[in-house]
Amino acid sequence: MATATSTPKLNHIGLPILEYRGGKSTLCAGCGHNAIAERITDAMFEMGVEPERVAKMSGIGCSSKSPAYFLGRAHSFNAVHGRMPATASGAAVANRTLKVLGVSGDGDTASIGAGQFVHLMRRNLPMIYIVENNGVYGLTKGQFSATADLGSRLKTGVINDLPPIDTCALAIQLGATFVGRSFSGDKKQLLSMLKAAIAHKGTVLLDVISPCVTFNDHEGSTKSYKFMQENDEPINEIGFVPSFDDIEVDYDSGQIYEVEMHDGSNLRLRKLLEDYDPTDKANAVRTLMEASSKDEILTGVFYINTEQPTFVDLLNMVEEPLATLPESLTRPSKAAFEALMADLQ
Ligand SMILES: Cc1ncc(C[n+]2csc(CCOP(=O)(O)OP(=O)(O)O)c2C)c(N)n1
Ligand code: SF4
Ligand SMILES: [Mg+2]
Repeated sequence: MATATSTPKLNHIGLPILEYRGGKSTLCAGCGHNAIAERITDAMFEMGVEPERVAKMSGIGCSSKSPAYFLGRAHSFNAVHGRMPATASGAAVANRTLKVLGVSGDGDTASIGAGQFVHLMRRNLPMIYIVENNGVYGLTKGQFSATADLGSRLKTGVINDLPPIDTCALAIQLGATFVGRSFSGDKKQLLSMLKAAIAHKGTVLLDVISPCVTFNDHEGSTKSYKFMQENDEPINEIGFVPSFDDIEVDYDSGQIYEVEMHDGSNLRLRKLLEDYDPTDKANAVRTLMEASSKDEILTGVFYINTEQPTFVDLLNMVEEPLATLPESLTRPSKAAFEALMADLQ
């Protein structure tokens, strides 16, 4: 008997979601990083990004392993611990046609990689930087990381007595132009945020609270599923209409902060925190600092700036990937070289 085969749904560049999947995850079942990999798959599919045009960059950690579990057709580079920003910068500068997606952990970013992180944020490099934040070094068996909250407790009973680094506040202050926080368990918010991130032209920093079920999901942890379900306070509701969707939405404009993205997409932020203006940089940092002093975990889009030129624009890089430029354009002529050498004598 013939069986009916259903036709898979295709995105606007004609690909099924299967083309956006990666290898089978080897992370622990229930790890927040798995859910983030799924949302990245969905967002890239829904935005119709060509998988071959993505460069997945990461450092070291369970989080940094996760690019293996989405976009199997993309370019991928697993760097040294904390060194993802340097390799991502090289890829973004050398090839403007790539969508650069960095995946890092709280340890990879805020401890060993802190120096690289701050310099990346101040350059507005065109890339998406995701911190899969579980408050611990998952891969090395659950030591506190620098994003662990003051007073949070390890399973062993050890209390964290140092204040946390807030990567969002740091990124806003340093110059990132799209900064938000989400939770791996909030499918809707994370997906909308990722789609808007894909449409953004400069540096996107997304800090995604991503519980480590093996080492940091117990009572006393502030990065557990339970704690996030009880304490997550979204500051805005994110609506995103991509440029290829010609949808007219009726809304009460008084409640919405509307941002026209560089590619013509529309980001609509419904205010949940009274009068929150995501383009006001100083207010964004102040809001995060005040929330931290009250032990509140704010999520949503904290800051967006679509005007700032990117690092690649400032360098005046050519549109064509450097690797495909002919030698006549990448090397000085013999005469120019000899003139230069003569000048140095
Ligand atoms: C130079 C160097 N130092 C230390 C390590 C050991 N190490 C591996 S992963 C890691 C921390 C990972 O934590 P995080 O980035 O938060 O990732 P997670 O595993 O929690 O997702 C450390 C310290 C290493 N691999 N290389
Ligand atoms: S140890 Fe923690 S961070 Fe690593 S895969 Fe398991 S749950 Fe995820
Ligand atoms: Mg971690």
